[in-house]
Amino acid sequence: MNITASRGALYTDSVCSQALTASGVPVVAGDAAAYIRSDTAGVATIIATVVNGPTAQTNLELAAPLTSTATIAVQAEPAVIGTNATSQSERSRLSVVVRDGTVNNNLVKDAVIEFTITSDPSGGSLSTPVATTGSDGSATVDFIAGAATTQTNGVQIQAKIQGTSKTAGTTITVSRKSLFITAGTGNTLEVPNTTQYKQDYSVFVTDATGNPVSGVTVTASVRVVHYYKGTYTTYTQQQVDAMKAAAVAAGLPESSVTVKAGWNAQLTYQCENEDSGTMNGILDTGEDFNLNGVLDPGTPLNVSSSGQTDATGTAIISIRYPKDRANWTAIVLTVRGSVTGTEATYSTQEYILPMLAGDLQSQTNPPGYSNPYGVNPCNIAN
Ligand SMILES: [Ca+2]
Ligand SMILES: [Ca+2]
Repeated sequence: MNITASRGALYTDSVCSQALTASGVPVVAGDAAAYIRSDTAGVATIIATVVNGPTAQTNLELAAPLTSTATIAVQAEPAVIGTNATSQSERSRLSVVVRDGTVNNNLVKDAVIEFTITSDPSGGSLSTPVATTGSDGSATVDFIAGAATTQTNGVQIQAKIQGTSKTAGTTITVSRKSLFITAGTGNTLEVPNTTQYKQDYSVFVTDATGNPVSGVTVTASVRVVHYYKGTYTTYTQQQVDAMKAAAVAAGLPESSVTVKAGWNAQLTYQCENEDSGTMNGILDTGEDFNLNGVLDPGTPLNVSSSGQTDATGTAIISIRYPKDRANWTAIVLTVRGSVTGTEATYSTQEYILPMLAGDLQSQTNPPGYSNPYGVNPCNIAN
């Protein structure tokens, strides 16, 4: 009978010294045997054919043996990972490839690889210290970061072919995760005393996957972008209704009437913060637009932070301002969150400091009825 193989060469003896000839394999007592040897690893398809008779086929995996010429390579992916506080989600996959070191550079199956952490200031661990290569010559284990950060390439891993002196090494960096910060406020104002409003913002710090990050130092700053000059006028509900009716009669939508029943701030002039050249809080040459000798409007408010984010990744920012600056002062709040090695910032849109709704509905004059910034154009100080 005839035997063919898609890979390697066939022999009549088990040490593969006598090549199978074209005359085929003799059948002795119903058995026919041949031996295969290949210089390349992989799957060989073996087909046996009886002359003028049936055929049979099988697949045979030929693996490169582990020999003294074997080589090993290892790499870590990703090379930079975050710290693990409570979970084990920050990992790097360590992949080893073993080849036989022959001219064909075959992948070696069933090589046992020992992984060792030779340096790790993060306090991490390996998912398993030993793995065996598969048909692809590859074996993988995970490095799981610890809770501390390392310097660049601070984690060093060694992979060794068991029973040999063949080793390879790779490095990993454990750094802080990227931070994301956002802030939002509700629709309530606190009134800590008769002359002040307090507006609280909740600040949320998360990592790239949305998990809260605790222990982030949160600071905030406020910049006054514009201040407004003008006066308050008051409208009754009947007046507002009449204005809306007039608008509709003129073919305009009701929403074109923006005044509400109660006090309405009439923003007559929008003035730039004079501290606009060098925003340093100091009156520099050319900044005193209204020529009164001081920077206007200054910083008529203060901002404070609860400090570090708590276990829910949250901190509170509070802005306090005099009641009479509400409606006349437009600001941008900027929040910064930082931990060693990384920082994130969040800024609000410019918005006008709000006034408590009740103060606009009051029978008495609202705070700031006498505009602290005045009523005249921006080049005049009052
Ligand atoms: Ca300045
Ligand atoms: Ca001024």
